[in-house]
Amino acid sequence: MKGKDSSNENKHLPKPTVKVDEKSKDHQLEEFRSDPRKDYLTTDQGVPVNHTDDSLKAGSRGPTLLEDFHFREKMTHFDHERMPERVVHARGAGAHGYFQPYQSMAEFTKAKFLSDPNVKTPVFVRFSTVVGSRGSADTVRDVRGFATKFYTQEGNYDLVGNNMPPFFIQDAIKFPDLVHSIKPDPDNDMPQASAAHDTFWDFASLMPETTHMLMWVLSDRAIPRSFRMMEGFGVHTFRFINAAGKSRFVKFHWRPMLGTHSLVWDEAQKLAGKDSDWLRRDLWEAIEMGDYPEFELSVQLVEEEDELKFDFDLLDATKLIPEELVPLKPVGKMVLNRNPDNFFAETEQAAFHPGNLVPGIDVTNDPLLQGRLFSYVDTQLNRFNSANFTEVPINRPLAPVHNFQQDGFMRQTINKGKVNYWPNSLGDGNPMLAPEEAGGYVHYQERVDGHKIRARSQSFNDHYSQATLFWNSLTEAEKKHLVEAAHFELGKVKSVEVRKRQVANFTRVDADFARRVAAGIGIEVPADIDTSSTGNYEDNEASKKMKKGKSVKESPAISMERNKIETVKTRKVAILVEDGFDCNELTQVRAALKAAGVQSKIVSKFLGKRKASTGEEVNADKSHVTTGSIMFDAIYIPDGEKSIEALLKEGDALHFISEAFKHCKPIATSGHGIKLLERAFVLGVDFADKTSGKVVNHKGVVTAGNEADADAFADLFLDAMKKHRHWDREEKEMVPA
Ligand code: HDE
Repeated sequence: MKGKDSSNENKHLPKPTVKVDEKSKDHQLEEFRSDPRKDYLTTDQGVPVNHTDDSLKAGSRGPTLLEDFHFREKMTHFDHERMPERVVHARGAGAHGYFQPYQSMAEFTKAKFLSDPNVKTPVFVRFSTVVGSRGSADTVRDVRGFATKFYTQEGNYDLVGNNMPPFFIQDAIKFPDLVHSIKPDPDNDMPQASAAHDTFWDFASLMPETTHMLMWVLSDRAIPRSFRMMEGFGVHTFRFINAAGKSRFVKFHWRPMLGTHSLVWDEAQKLAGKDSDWLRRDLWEAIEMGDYPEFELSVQLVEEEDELKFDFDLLDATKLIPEELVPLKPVGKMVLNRNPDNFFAETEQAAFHPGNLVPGIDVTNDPLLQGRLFSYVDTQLNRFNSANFTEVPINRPLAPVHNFQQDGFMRQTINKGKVNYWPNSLGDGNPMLAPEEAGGYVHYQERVDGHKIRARSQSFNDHYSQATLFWNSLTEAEKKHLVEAAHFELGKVKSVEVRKRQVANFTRVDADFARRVAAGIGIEVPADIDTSSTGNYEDNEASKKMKKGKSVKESPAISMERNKIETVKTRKVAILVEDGFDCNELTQVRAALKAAGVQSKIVSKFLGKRKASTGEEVNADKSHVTTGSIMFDAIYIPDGEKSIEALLKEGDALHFISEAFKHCKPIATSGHGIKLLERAFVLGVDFADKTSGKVVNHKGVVTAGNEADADAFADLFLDAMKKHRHWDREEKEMVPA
């Protein structure tokens, strides 16, 4: 239907009054900040308090008196500190920053924040896991949320995405079922933050449309090394509309400047115990140290007339557009440069909504997106118990807000005057309606025509091609990790029927893949299980056209390993030392690491000073009980006969090394340190050159003889670190760590 949006004859247009710059969100928050260190303690009424350690009692051994207003107020406030956690994405970490376009995108969208390379738009980003509750571990296998709020001159725009480009389901009506199945079981509330249980795989195996997303979730993408090293995707197809009214389809991508990297599964599980805040801490510390996370925003643009030229439907959120068919167009960069002051007030209270749009960006008819447009505000009403959550500082736009919304719990705005309706003459017709030319939001006038029907388009009915595309695009190491993840996930499923059904689905992806999965979970590849789609699919003109649409069999852009960014910036190196280490070598190597932007920490049996063979001292930053190899990207053991002798007798140090070897991390040592590698089961390494003074990099194990040059040694170590992980270490399977 063609319809007209709000129009307005009023020629007296309000001029935007806010100039957005990097600091304005700060300024806006300023009035809400309180710093208890700077003043007297007071009650909520501002009355100074002289004593807060004892309640007011009838006698020092008597009952507490009801009239103790300070006690009552303090306790009541405490009793009400919690708000309901998010029903999904409950655990998250946030950061402030800004976004700046590289060039004007005005040809494609009239969104002002994308039109001027001189404008920095303040942003708030919240990264999250999906399944676990607020206190769950960071490193579980899961999709990660990547939600960005842009405080633009034209109002707030939210890009509420994930770190994977497809989604599990095609229609929002299945979301409650999906989430129920993946959350802990309703009878015993187990398992926490894990898909590895019967109910999830029962649902997934009965819903073949999940198959493509399952491949992503079983891949290393589901265990990111850092929020700073994770891609983000808008998932749905949206619309860009330019000033002339021309619309194009758009997919959004965030790419981390540090490259996309992952943990290994054993490491992720151990981290969940050793530091369950791993990802949140990593983000916080990076920002504190000035290593500001950066992400490049890119778009894939599709002309309206090309909508039906692919072999999948752009409106189907279980599909991605392969970059080989539509390349990414870089738009701008986001820098996260400030930690929140208060987790609850900012990160917890941040309320995102895919329907927060600005002129120049609009939604499509993707049935998953359409359902989200209802769900997000609805869920905030449950969390905040009021529609006034938009007035909380983190959610308030920088653009001025003028309307006749009023009242409700916790209303902050004090509206003036008698007039609270439109049209009005008593208020001089204010606030005026903004015509399109003045930035009034006008929904894209798409023609829509159809019968009311509970059905999906037949063009949504191919659930396997892109799962196969994903499998085909991985390197052998990535495929191996995926198969092992399936062994873990399905290995925890008790129902043989469910395991069989899922493997049957996988046979439609790739026979070899299905066989490899089946072999690890004790079942034969079934031949005769019905894996056809559920759902009511309707054939139509669009599906007919799409059958012959463009496709690719492989998309190298999907593989993390094929697209490594070779940088060592912000990587963490553990340096294992005991008394008697070689100070000269340590100092030189450490300086080279620092110059390359690498952080290093001295790890030893105990905290405190360690003495070099030549008498100098270094401070041990971490002891073995407080850390582990899993908390570092690489390890270095400086030479020094006594230090190495001591390390040879430390089980924790040997475990540290063998575990790092098993997790394919770069390891460097020289001289006597080579003995340590041999003892720590660092196998298959060619130590033939160990006495010749040569520096050798063997699958990421960098060794140097006694006469080796420390700079050359450090360079080779840095080279090994640029590779991130050395998956070609077949010998790691033999290491008992
Ligand atoms: Fe969400 N999702 N979602 N989701 N989602 C929520 O909103 C929902 C989906 C995403 O850091 C909830 O405020 C439905 C896709 C992120 O605060 C809720 C459907 C994508 C976040 C909700 C989806 C997302 C949420 C829970 C199926 C990637 C965290 C709390 C149609 C594009 C935002 C909240 C933050 C949060 C509903 C599917 C991303 C219940 C119904 C697809 C990053 O409204």
